[in-house]
This record gives sequence, C-alpha cells and structure tokens, in this order.
Amino acid sequence: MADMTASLGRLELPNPILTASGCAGYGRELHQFFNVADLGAVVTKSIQLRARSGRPTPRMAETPSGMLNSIGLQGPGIEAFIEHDLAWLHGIGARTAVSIAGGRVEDYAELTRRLAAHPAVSMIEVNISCPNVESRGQVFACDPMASSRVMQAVRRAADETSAAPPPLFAKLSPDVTDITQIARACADSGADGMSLINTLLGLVIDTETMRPALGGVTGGLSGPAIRPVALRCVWQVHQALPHLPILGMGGIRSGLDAFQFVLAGASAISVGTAVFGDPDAPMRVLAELEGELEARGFASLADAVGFAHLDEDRRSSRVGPDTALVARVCSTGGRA
Ligand code: RRO
Repeated sequence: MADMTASLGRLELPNPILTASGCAGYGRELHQFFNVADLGAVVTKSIQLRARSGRPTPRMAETPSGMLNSIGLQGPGIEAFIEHDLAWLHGIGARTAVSIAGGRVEDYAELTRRLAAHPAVSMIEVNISCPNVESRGQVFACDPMASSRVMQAVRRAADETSAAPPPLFAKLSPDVTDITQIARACADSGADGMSLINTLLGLVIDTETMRPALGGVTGGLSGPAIRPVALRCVWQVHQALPHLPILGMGGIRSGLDAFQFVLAGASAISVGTAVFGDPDAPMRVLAELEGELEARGFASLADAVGFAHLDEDRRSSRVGPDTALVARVCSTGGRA
C-alpha cells in the first residue's frame, strides 16, 4: 500500500484528493454520496463578505469536453457561511479549505481575519482569479502587482489573527502570458502555496437564439478540455518554484489524470467538474491514483511529486527498494 499522505506546506492531509471550489458547494450535496470527511479536504465555493445572488441565468452551458459557467460568486456571505456551513463541516469532522473572494484588497483581509483562527479551517484558498466579475480589471491574478497586494494583505491579516494560521494558497488564472510571474509575486508576498488553475474565460453562442448562451455572456471553461493547459501551468510553476506546494486541478477525471498532475509537481489534487456527472469521482480517483502509484513501485505519493522533472539519478534516489521496477517503467513508459 502506498503512503497517500499529502503535504501542502505545514498542512498534512491523510490523502491528496480534495474537491474543487465551486463544484461541491459547502459539501452537503456530495455527502449524500460518500462521507466528505474521507476526502483530503473539502474546498468550499468562494465566499465573500456579503451575500450575493450572482449573475443572470442561464449560468451553465455545455461545450465539447467541458463546461462553461457564469455563476458570478453566488453565496450567503461570510457570517451565514460560518454559522451554518462551516459549523456543519466541522461537526462531521471534515477538513475544510475555505475559498475567499472579494472586489477589494481589504475584503480579502477582512475575510481572512474572520477565518484564520477558526478551528474548522485547515487552509484558506485565496481566489484572485474568478473570471465572472463585472470588469477584467477586477481579476487580480492577471497582474503581478495586484496579486501581490492581495496576498500581502491576507498574509498580514492571518498573522495578526493567529499565531499558527492555516496555509494560504493563491488560486491563479491560466489566462495570463506567464503564470510563473504571478506565482512568484504571490509567493514573495507570503502565499504558502498555489492552487492551479481556475477556469479559462470562454464563450458559447446559442445558434437558435443567435445570442450568447450564458446570461453573463462569457463564462469560465472547465472539464477535460482544459486539462493540458492546467498540467502545463503546474509544470511551469513547479519548475520555477520547486519548493512551493501546488494543489493541482483542471479536468481531472481518473487516477491516471491525477497521476500526471503529481508527476508535473502537484502535491494534492482537486476534482471539480467530474462530480457533476459522477458524484463519487473524488473517492474513485483516490483509489485509482493509489493503484497507479503502486503499479509503478512508488512507496509514497510524496516520492512521485515532480518526478517528471527529475534526471535519472534523482529518479533512482526517490524510489528506494523498487528502483529496478521503476527504472523499467520509466524507460519503457509503460506499466510494471
Ligand atoms: O462564481 C463563479 O462564477 C466562478 C468563480 Br468565483 C471562479 O473562481 N471560477 C469560476 O469559473 N466561476
């Protein structure tokens, strides 16, 4: 049995499979299908200071191998979230990564002050990359200076609120020229890790009405269509900042998909859009990923993180007693 413990900075999780923000609400719906406390963690829908009803309907459209959403940050606001949703997650024993979003830097700082010392919060995912906001100027993650201002404020708020705040992960957008520039700006400003990636900005036109299919016109593209883009982002950020923990996501549907993200440098995985068609996908992906690691002789998940970047000598040093097995798999590219 491979050791599936996942490390996201100081946070240690019993396994590396999390939900993806926005794809599992606050956990209750998925809990009908499996115990969400068995996940590495539940990542909540991004929460803002105040309740928000979101963008006009329709808010979802199908695309080949993906889905376009234009939810527009619908949510109950931080107070109701803490009272009802976070309390429920805490009650069932789930580890929770709370995704936060705001229109101003100070919003993020205030949200962090409400959450950083809360015993139910295992991690804060700082969503600076929501594509469905009124103005692209509000997408902090499209600009290194703006990303840096948010992360500095969040870092300061977390450290002022708690002596041992939860890890702070910046969620980045792939819709930039060089994602490593944004990741570096966030890391230099106090982020403990990166969540990669948010959706890509897309558009679908309904050919019957001859108008955009979504009420919000544009939307965020997710699902298998974006997997190679997401994997490329994980690869680039791991290469540029090899010690920075990465939570990887983007169209992951199977253990083999997840394994690619681990090899590229992700220490843990969020399963998102897959749950809409297959609510059991997170636990299935976990079992499949463990099988893929074992089939290649990895004693632990940690040994496989970033493995695709390593030269032959460093590969051998990662795989202990099963070196021969892994060397064979590595050289043939096949399964053991
Ligand atoms: O709520 C949304 O419309 C939304 C958000 Br906050 C996000 O980060 N990514 C996305 O695709 N949709």
